[in-house]
Amino acid sequence: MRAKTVFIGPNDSAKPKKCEAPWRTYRNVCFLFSDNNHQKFEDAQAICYKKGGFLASIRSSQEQGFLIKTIQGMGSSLARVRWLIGLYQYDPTDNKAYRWLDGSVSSFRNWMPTQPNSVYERCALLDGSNGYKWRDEICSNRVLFICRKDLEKGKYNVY
Ligand SMILES: [Ca+2]
Repeated sequence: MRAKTVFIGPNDSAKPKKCEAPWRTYRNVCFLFSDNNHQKFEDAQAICYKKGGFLASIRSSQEQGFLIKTIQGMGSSLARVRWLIGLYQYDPTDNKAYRWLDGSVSSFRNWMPTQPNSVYERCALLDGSNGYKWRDEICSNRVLFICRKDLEKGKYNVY
């Protein structure tokens, strides 16, 4: 049998779409929280990639707000911890040289006023004990992490 090509029209895209559990849905994006699984940067990224995504980019204050709200809903044990995201200092000599692992060109940043503050700390954490603002951190620390993938395969939105 020949493979059928299915065209998705306006009617189909009007249907509500959700990410499969335990991914959380925000607009056309799926986020996954590692719950109690602490990993260092490389291993966390490998896990996200295996699941079809990347360590999470956060591309807007709306997305940041969704993540905060979701984390706050997880209960007190997880509300104040640090979560690894997909922002990486690509230049070992330049502490301002960060980019998103998933290729997003979003310039949204939510650093604490004093961060990033070290060229040796080349990973970024969303810090639940500091208003969910971001800090740079050593990549070999094992921490909780957030993955991200697009809800609809093949539709890659860079913004
Ligand atoms: Ca740094």
